[in-house]
Amino acid sequence: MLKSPLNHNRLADSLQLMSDAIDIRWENTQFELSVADLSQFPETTLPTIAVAGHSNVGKSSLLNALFGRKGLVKTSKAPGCTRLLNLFTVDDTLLVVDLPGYGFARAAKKEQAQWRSLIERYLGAENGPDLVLSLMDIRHGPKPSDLQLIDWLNERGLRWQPVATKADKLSGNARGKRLKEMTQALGGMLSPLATSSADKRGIEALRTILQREIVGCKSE
Ligand SMILES: Nc1nc2c(ncn2[C@@H]2O[C@H](COP(=O)(O)OP(=O)(O)OP(=O)(O)O)[C@@H](O)[C@H]2O)c(=O)[nH]1
Ligand SMILES: [Mg+2]
Repeated sequence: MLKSPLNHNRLADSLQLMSDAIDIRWENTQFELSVADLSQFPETTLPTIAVAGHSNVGKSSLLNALFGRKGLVKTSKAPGCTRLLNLFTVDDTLLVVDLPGYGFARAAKKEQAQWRSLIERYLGAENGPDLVLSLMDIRHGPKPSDLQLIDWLNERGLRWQPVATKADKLSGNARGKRLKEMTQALGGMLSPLATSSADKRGIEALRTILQREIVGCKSE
Protein backbone atom coordinates (compact mmCIF):
# COMPACT_ATOMS: atom_id res chain seq x y z
CA MET A 1 0.00 0.00 0.00
CA LEU A 2 1.06 3.58 -0.50
CA LYS A 3 2.26 5.18 2.72
CA SER A 4 0.66 8.55 1.94
CA PRO A 5 -2.38 7.76 -0.19
CA LEU A 6 -1.67 8.76 -3.81
CA ASN A 7 -0.84 12.42 -3.13
CA HIS A 8 2.91 12.25 -3.61
CA ASN A 9 4.13 14.26 -6.55
CA ARG A 10 5.56 11.63 -8.83
CA LEU A 11 4.36 13.05 -12.13
CA ALA A 12 7.68 14.53 -13.20
CA ASP A 13 9.45 11.31 -12.25
CA SER A 14 6.85 9.27 -14.10
CA LEU A 15 7.18 11.30 -17.29
CA GLN A 16 10.94 11.10 -17.20
CA LEU A 17 10.70 7.37 -16.62
CA MET A 18 8.34 6.83 -19.52
CA SER A 19 9.92 9.19 -21.99
CA ASP A 20 13.20 7.38 -21.39
CA ALA A 21 11.27 4.38 -22.72
CA ILE A 22 11.84 2.38 -19.58
CA ASP A 23 9.02 -0.12 -19.50
CA ILE A 24 6.45 0.03 -16.77
CA ARG A 25 6.62 -3.12 -14.66
CA TRP A 26 2.96 -3.99 -15.03
CA GLU A 27 3.11 -6.93 -12.66
CA ASN A 28 4.21 -4.51 -9.95
CA THR A 29 0.58 -3.52 -9.40
CA GLN A 30 -1.10 -3.06 -6.07
CA PHE A 31 -4.72 -2.81 -5.13
CA GLU A 32 -5.11 0.49 -3.29
CA LEU A 33 -8.74 0.87 -2.25
CA SER A 34 -12.39 0.66 -3.26
CA VAL A 35 -14.43 3.82 -3.39
CA ALA A 36 -18.21 4.00 -3.11
CA ASP A 37 -18.39 7.76 -3.23
CA LEU A 38 -16.25 10.48 -4.79
CA SER A 39 -15.61 12.05 -1.40
CA GLN A 40 -13.50 8.95 -0.66
CA PHE A 41 -11.42 9.32 -3.83
CA PRO A 42 -7.81 10.12 -2.88
CA GLU A 43 -6.03 13.13 -4.28
CA THR A 44 -3.54 12.06 -6.91
CA THR A 45 -1.07 13.50 -9.36
CA LEU A 46 -0.50 10.16 -11.05
CA PRO A 47 -1.59 9.77 -14.68
CA THR A 48 -4.88 7.90 -14.51
CA ILE A 49 -6.65 5.42 -16.75
CA ALA A 50 -10.27 4.43 -16.19
CA VAL A 51 -11.81 1.24 -17.54
CA ALA A 52 -15.45 1.62 -18.57
CA GLY A 53 -17.94 -0.70 -20.19
CA HIS A 54 -21.03 -2.83 -19.81
CA SER A 55 -21.32 -5.20 -16.96
CA ASN A 56 -19.69 -8.55 -17.86
CA VAL A 57 -17.80 -7.10 -20.87
CA GLY A 58 -14.52 -8.25 -19.32
CA LYS A 59 -13.14 -5.12 -17.62
CA SER A 60 -11.71 -6.85 -14.56
CA SER A 61 -10.35 -9.79 -16.60
CA LEU A 62 -8.61 -7.38 -18.98
CA LEU A 63 -6.97 -5.62 -16.05
CA ASN A 64 -5.69 -8.93 -14.67
CA ALA A 65 -4.20 -9.67 -18.12
CA LEU A 66 -2.75 -6.15 -18.36
CA PHE A 67 -1.18 -6.48 -14.93
CA GLY A 68 -0.08 -10.06 -15.62
CA ARG A 69 -1.61 -10.89 -12.24
CA LYS A 70 -4.21 -13.63 -12.11
CA GLY A 71 -6.91 -12.90 -9.58
CA LEU A 72 -5.72 -9.45 -8.43
CA VAL A 73 -8.91 -7.92 -9.83
CA LYS A 74 -12.09 -9.76 -8.86
CA THR A 75 -13.97 -11.20 -11.85
CA SER A 76 -17.26 -13.05 -12.04
CA LYS A 77 -19.51 -14.98 -14.42
CA ALA A 78 -22.41 -13.12 -12.83
CA PRO A 79 -22.78 -9.55 -14.13
CA GLY A 80 -22.65 -6.67 -11.70
CA CYS A 81 -19.63 -7.99 -9.81
CA THR A 82 -17.80 -4.65 -9.61
CA ARG A 83 -20.00 -2.14 -7.80
CA LEU A 84 -17.36 0.29 -6.58
CA LEU A 85 -14.50 2.21 -8.12
CA ASN A 86 -11.51 -0.06 -7.53
CA LEU A 87 -8.15 1.69 -7.60
CA PHE A 88 -4.82 0.11 -8.51
CA THR A 89 -1.36 1.64 -8.77
CA VAL A 90 0.99 0.24 -11.39
CA ASP A 91 4.67 0.43 -10.57
CA ASP A 92 4.08 3.66 -8.58
CA THR A 93 3.59 5.28 -12.00
CA LEU A 94 -0.04 4.92 -13.07
CA LEU A 95 -3.37 4.88 -11.34
CA VAL A 96 -5.88 2.49 -12.89
CA VAL A 97 -9.56 2.70 -11.97
CA ASP A 98 -11.83 -0.28 -12.59
CA LEU A 99 -15.32 1.20 -12.90
CA PRO A 100 -18.62 -0.52 -12.12
CA GLY A 101 -20.25 -1.93 -15.25
CA TYR A 102 -23.27 -0.07 -16.57
CA GLY A 103 -26.38 -1.55 -18.16
CA PHE A 104 -26.77 -4.42 -15.71
CA ALA A 105 -30.43 -5.16 -16.44
CA ARG A 106 -31.15 -7.18 -13.32
CA ALA A 107 -30.00 -4.48 -10.92
CA ALA A 108 -32.70 -2.26 -9.51
CA LYS A 109 -33.31 0.89 -11.59
CA LYS A 110 -32.36 3.06 -8.63
CA GLU A 111 -29.08 1.17 -8.16
CA GLN A 112 -28.28 1.43 -11.89
CA ALA A 113 -28.88 5.18 -11.76
CA GLN A 114 -26.58 5.42 -8.73
CA TRP A 115 -23.75 3.56 -10.54
CA ARG A 116 -24.19 5.67 -13.64
CA SER A 117 -24.11 8.84 -11.60
CA LEU A 118 -20.98 7.66 -9.72
CA ILE A 119 -19.25 6.84 -13.04
CA GLU A 120 -20.18 10.16 -14.66
CA ARG A 121 -19.29 12.22 -11.62
CA TYR A 122 -15.91 10.52 -11.46
CA LEU A 123 -15.18 10.80 -15.20
CA GLY A 124 -16.11 14.48 -15.17
CA ALA A 125 -14.31 15.30 -11.92
CA GLU A 126 -11.27 17.53 -11.73
CA ASN A 127 -9.09 14.60 -10.71
CA GLY A 128 -10.86 12.33 -13.22
CA PRO A 129 -8.94 10.10 -15.64
CA ASP A 130 -6.58 11.22 -18.41
CA LEU A 131 -7.74 8.39 -20.64
CA VAL A 132 -10.86 6.22 -20.61
CA LEU A 133 -10.70 2.73 -22.04
CA SER A 134 -14.13 2.04 -23.50
CA LEU A 135 -14.59 -1.72 -23.55
CA MET A 136 -17.06 -3.46 -25.85
CA ASP A 137 -17.59 -7.16 -26.43
CA ILE A 138 -16.36 -7.86 -29.97
CA ARG A 139 -19.39 -10.09 -30.60
CA HIS A 140 -21.86 -7.28 -29.88
CA GLY A 141 -20.02 -4.09 -30.83
CA PRO A 142 -21.11 -0.77 -29.35
CA LYS A 143 -24.48 -0.80 -27.59
CA PRO A 144 -26.60 2.36 -27.22
CA SER A 145 -25.26 2.91 -23.70
CA ASP A 146 -21.65 2.66 -24.99
CA LEU A 147 -22.39 5.29 -27.64
CA GLN A 148 -24.08 7.43 -25.02
CA LEU A 149 -20.99 7.27 -22.82
CA ILE A 150 -18.70 8.07 -25.76
CA ASP A 151 -20.86 11.08 -26.72
CA TRP A 152 -20.67 12.20 -23.13
CA LEU A 153 -16.85 11.86 -23.15
CA ASN A 154 -16.57 13.71 -26.48
CA GLU A 155 -18.74 16.56 -25.25
CA ARG A 156 -16.34 17.05 -22.35
CA GLY A 157 -13.21 16.61 -24.46
CA LEU A 158 -12.13 13.53 -22.51
CA ARG A 159 -9.73 11.13 -24.21
CA TRP A 160 -10.93 7.62 -24.86
CA GLN A 161 -9.66 4.48 -26.55
CA PRO A 162 -12.04 1.77 -27.76
CA VAL A 163 -11.14 -1.78 -26.82
CA ALA A 164 -12.87 -4.86 -28.25
CA THR A 165 -12.90 -7.61 -25.62
CA LYS A 166 -13.21 -11.40 -25.88
CA ALA A 167 -11.58 -11.44 -29.35
CA ASP A 168 -10.93 -15.18 -28.86
CA LYS A 169 -14.67 -15.71 -29.38
CA LEU A 170 -14.50 -14.83 -33.11
CA SER A 171 -12.45 -16.38 -35.92
CA GLY A 172 -9.90 -14.29 -37.83
CA ASN A 173 -12.17 -13.17 -40.70
CA ALA A 174 -15.15 -12.40 -38.53
CA ARG A 175 -12.89 -10.50 -36.16
CA GLY A 176 -11.50 -8.23 -38.88
CA LYS A 177 -14.95 -7.56 -40.30
CA ARG A 178 -16.37 -6.76 -36.88
CA LEU A 179 -13.54 -4.39 -36.03
CA LYS A 180 -14.23 -2.41 -39.21
CA GLU A 181 -17.95 -2.27 -38.36
CA MET A 182 -17.13 -1.12 -34.85
CA THR A 183 -14.82 1.62 -36.13
CA GLN A 184 -17.63 2.94 -38.34
CA ALA A 185 -20.21 2.74 -35.56
CA LEU A 186 -17.85 4.74 -33.34
CA GLY A 187 -17.58 7.58 -35.85
CA GLY A 188 -14.66 6.33 -37.96
CA MET A 189 -11.88 8.11 -36.07
CA LEU A 190 -10.70 5.44 -33.65
CA SER A 191 -10.26 1.73 -34.32
CA PRO A 192 -10.86 -0.61 -31.41
CA LEU A 193 -7.94 -2.66 -30.20
CA ALA A 194 -8.87 -6.35 -30.26
CA THR A 195 -7.98 -8.00 -26.96
CA SER A 196 -8.52 -11.28 -25.20
CA SER A 197 -7.89 -12.04 -21.57
CA ALA A 198 -8.14 -15.72 -22.50
CA ASP A 199 -5.40 -15.93 -25.15
CA LYS A 200 -3.72 -12.59 -24.25
CA ARG A 201 -4.15 -11.14 -27.75
CA GLY A 202 -3.66 -7.38 -27.81
CA ILE A 203 -2.38 -7.10 -24.23
CA GLU A 204 1.13 -6.02 -25.19
CA ALA A 205 -0.33 -3.54 -27.71
CA LEU A 206 -2.61 -2.16 -25.02
CA ARG A 207 0.38 -1.63 -22.71
CA THR A 208 2.13 0.30 -25.49
CA ILE A 209 -0.95 2.44 -26.22
CA LEU A 210 -1.41 3.29 -22.55
CA GLN A 211 2.19 4.24 -22.06
CA ARG A 212 2.16 6.47 -25.14
CA GLU A 213 -1.20 8.11 -24.43
CA ILE A 214 -0.33 8.88 -20.86
CA VAL A 215 3.03 10.41 -21.75
CA GLY A 216 1.32 12.46 -24.49
CA CYS A 217 -1.57 13.77 -22.47
CA LYS A 218 0.49 14.67 -19.41
CA SER A 219 3.07 16.60 -21.41
CA GLU A 220 0.44 18.74 -23.20
N1 LIG B 1 -13.59 -16.10 -23.59
C1 LIG B 1 -13.33 -15.00 -22.88
N2 LIG B 1 -14.03 -14.77 -21.72
C2 LIG B 1 -13.75 -13.64 -21.03
C3 LIG B 1 -12.77 -12.70 -21.48
N3 LIG B 1 -12.74 -11.68 -20.60
C4 LIG B 1 -13.65 -11.96 -19.64
N4 LIG B 1 -14.28 -13.13 -19.89
C5 LIG B 1 -15.33 -13.75 -19.07
O1 LIG B 1 -16.44 -12.84 -18.97
C6 LIG B 1 -17.00 -12.85 -17.66
C7 LIG B 1 -17.02 -11.44 -17.08
O2 LIG B 1 -15.69 -10.99 -16.89
P1 LIG B 1 -15.34 -9.80 -15.89
O3 LIG B 1 -13.91 -9.49 -16.15
O4 LIG B 1 -15.72 -10.12 -14.48
O5 LIG B 1 -16.29 -8.65 -16.45
P2 LIG B 1 -16.54 -7.18 -15.88
O6 LIG B 1 -16.70 -6.31 -17.06
O7 LIG B 1 -15.48 -6.81 -14.91
O8 LIG B 1 -17.94 -7.36 -15.15
P3 LIG B 1 -18.60 -6.43 -14.00
O9 LIG B 1 -17.60 -6.30 -12.90
O10 LIG B 1 -19.83 -7.19 -13.65
O11 LIG B 1 -18.94 -5.13 -14.62
C8 LIG B 1 -16.17 -13.87 -16.86
O12 LIG B 1 -16.84 -15.11 -16.88
C9 LIG B 1 -14.87 -13.93 -17.62
O13 LIG B 1 -14.19 -15.16 -17.48
C10 LIG B 1 -12.04 -13.00 -22.68
O14 LIG B 1 -11.16 -12.26 -23.16
N5 LIG B 1 -12.37 -14.16 -23.33
MG1 LIG C 1 -15.55 -6.17 -12.93
